[in-house]
Amino acid sequence: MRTQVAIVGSGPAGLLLGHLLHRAGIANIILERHTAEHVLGRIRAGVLEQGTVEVLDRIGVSARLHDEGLVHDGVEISVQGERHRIDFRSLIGKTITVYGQTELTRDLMDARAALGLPAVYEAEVVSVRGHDSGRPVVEYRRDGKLHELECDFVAGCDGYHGVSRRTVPAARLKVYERAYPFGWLGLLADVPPVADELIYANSERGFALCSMRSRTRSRYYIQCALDERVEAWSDDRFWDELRRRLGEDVAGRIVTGASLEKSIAPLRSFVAEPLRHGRLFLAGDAAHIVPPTGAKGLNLAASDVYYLAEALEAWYRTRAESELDRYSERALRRVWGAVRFSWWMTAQLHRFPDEPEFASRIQRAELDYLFRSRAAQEALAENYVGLPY
Ligand code: RFL
Ligand code: PHB
Repeated sequence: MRTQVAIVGSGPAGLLLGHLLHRAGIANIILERHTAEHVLGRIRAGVLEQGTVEVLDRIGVSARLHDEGLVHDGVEISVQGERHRIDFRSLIGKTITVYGQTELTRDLMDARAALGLPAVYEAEVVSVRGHDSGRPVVEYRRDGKLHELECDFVAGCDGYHGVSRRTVPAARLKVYERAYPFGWLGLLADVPPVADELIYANSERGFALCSMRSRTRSRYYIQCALDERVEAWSDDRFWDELRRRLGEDVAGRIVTGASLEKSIAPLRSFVAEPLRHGRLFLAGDAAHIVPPTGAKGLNLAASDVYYLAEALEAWYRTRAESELDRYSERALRRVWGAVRFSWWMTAQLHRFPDEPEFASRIQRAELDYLFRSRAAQEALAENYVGLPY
């Protein structure tokens, strides 16, 4: 088999890149390790930046998003039960859209199928070679047999645990990493959200987040210890703990119900540079991870592939390497902006075990400044809705 661009991974990065390339007349094949149903079963992101929505508009895959997605003008930050609203629209004239990653992935998969574009599921890429010599070959296993896909370029969109980044010798990657001393325990339930907007809560008992997928489906998170086991958390225990981290008025309005899903995710920041290795390009979670506090992971996957598609398009037009060379730097500039913001949100809103009292007083002073200063609120708003591409 042969194609122009082999895309490893059918998450948001891979699917979005496939569409962008197709619109530029560039043939591509997606290879995905799991079944489409498995990919759609993962409960992940929920917040889309305005820039992400604009990219989806451009490729014509946003009809359902505009029908069903919830446009939010701001978020609330609750500190010890006291709520403060950050009004994006009045501060900077922008908004965010709440639309689940699952739904977005489904829209992208359906649109790809409708266009008849190839995606091979249950195809696990086991190696990428030849990207340094200019003749890349992607080897994958399907039905117990090994197959080869020859291509001009490989896009490694295979997430943090994928094979693409591991293909690159360690000496050629510079890795920056920070592990946070806690995780998030998340619960999804078919109950109406407690408020119209997201509530990020800093409380003595730890962080909590009230989010949603629709007007009838809620997503809640609470900060937990890294060694916490999800089996130790009955639904009742989760709801009790969540209520204790919110102010009385919000806690009193929470509608509880049986969980559809419950899981624990550790929090970390991770960047592996550069994003170009000959004819192999890394994009999305394959190259970087941010803690979910800033709601940035999916949005960075979108901006990476936006830049990558532009660079590949320029190469097919001119055969000049300059845009391909620029991809890593352009994408990483935006990535580091989001790494900083996600780290900042995480640092302001969580309880850090064994933290010296000085650090917690600085955290309080930082939040106090945020609620008093329009400039500080504008800075938060600008980053939360997404820095420009
Ligand atoms: P994905 O989604 O992990 O997709 C990678 C795909 O590659 C496949 N794969 C392979 N395929 C073939 N061969 C191999 N050898 C392969 N190895 C792996 C995998 O099966 C998979 O299908 O990466 P991508 O596309 O880069 O997308 C990144 C986003 O999924 C991620 O950043 C976000 O979910 C992060 N995130 C959030 N991002 C936001 O922008 N806003 C949010 O509100 C938000 N909330 C979250 C989040 C992530 C969370 N978790 C679970 C880590 C909330 C949580 C709890
Ligand atoms: C979510 O709805 O899953 C969500 C929302 C905001 C975040 C992280 C996750 O910051």
